Amino acid sequence: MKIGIVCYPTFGGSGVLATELGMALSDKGHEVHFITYKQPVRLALGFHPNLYFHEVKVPTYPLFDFPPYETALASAMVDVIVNQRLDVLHLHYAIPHASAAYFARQILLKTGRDIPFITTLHGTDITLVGRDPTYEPVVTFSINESDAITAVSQNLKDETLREFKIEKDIHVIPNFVDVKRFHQTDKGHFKKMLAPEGERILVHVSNFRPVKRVADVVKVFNIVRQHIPAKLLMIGDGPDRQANEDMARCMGIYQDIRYLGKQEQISEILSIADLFLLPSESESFGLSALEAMACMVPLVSTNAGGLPEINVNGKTGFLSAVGDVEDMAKHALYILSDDQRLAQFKKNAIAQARKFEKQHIIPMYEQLYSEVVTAHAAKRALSV
Ligand code: GMT
Repeated sequence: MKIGIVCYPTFGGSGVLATELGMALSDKGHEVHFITYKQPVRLALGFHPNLYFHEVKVPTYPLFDFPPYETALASAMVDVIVNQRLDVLHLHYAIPHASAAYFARQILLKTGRDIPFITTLHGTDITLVGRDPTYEPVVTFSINESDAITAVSQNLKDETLREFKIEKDIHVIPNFVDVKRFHQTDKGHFKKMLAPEGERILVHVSNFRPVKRVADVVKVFNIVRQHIPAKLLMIGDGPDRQANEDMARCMGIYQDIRYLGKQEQISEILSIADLFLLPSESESFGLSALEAMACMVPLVSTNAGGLPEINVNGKTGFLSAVGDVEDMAKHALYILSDDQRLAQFKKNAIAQARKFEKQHIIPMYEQLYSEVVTAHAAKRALSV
């Protein structure tokens, strides 16, 4: 099948998931065309046959305070759909991808062409940004115009149906992990460098946006290190990073925290970690946590959104209420203060991650593509 994938090319979870999906589909023999404004970060990691990248160029002009990306994207979609003869277009993150696809479809219909499009809802496109009245009418309309809709967790599906007037079924297709790439490797020398006295290593990975509550990561760590020797690795970058570093300095614990910035070979770092902290205010799934679990890292998280669908309380880690740093610290200490218990949580984490292995999830997308393409062809045949 020839599949177009539209996504954000950044370190955000939706772009990462879309890129992993495209790479997996191309490995299975599909021809995949990424349409986005920059090469997706994870695409740089290796060569994949049948994989193409089409850059959306957004010309600037002195009149534009806001260059019209959506217009440029719709034009790029038309170009790629026609010239690469795509069968289906898969949009990751509703805004503005679903509305740009609707626009592209209207242009194509004038020339007698049409292909189906699928919108995958990832999280903040529904829970935060999409429900903002500034965007809501366009988001609702363009989701409903999609030939199929998927959500990355049951919780996100429920929330979408609660918040928007959706007239179609929403398929739940969870995030997945490639366990061949995400697995624990022996990085003893690296561990020794970061934790020379055998300290426990806690880790957090995110894009440091307010929704991630990175201040809570440092607060939890501050309590943990008062009881056991520990180090914290902060991976990623974003608007709250500077304030977070300042806070750690003020608390006098900066020397025990390493801010590693954006990282591409993340599984190597996860390999030396003992615990992943994810105190998000809202989290539709938590792909970074799943990748950590695949590297045998248990999870102390909030119970927000879809997190209870991956983090089994008392088994793969623990769930706490948003903002309850005392409870998260208590759970972290419970896991970390006993070698045998930690080993068991690590085993449970990887067993849970295996349920989300890519070979279980990719066929769900393939099945949906073929259903949508068949239904669309039948509808067009009827209308001729
Ligand atoms: O918030 C992020 O980390 C990025 C965000 C995005 O949309 O790019 O991630 C969302 O999509 C991921 C992949 O489906 C999910 O695993 C994340 O839980 C989700 N983030 C939130 O809901 C906050």
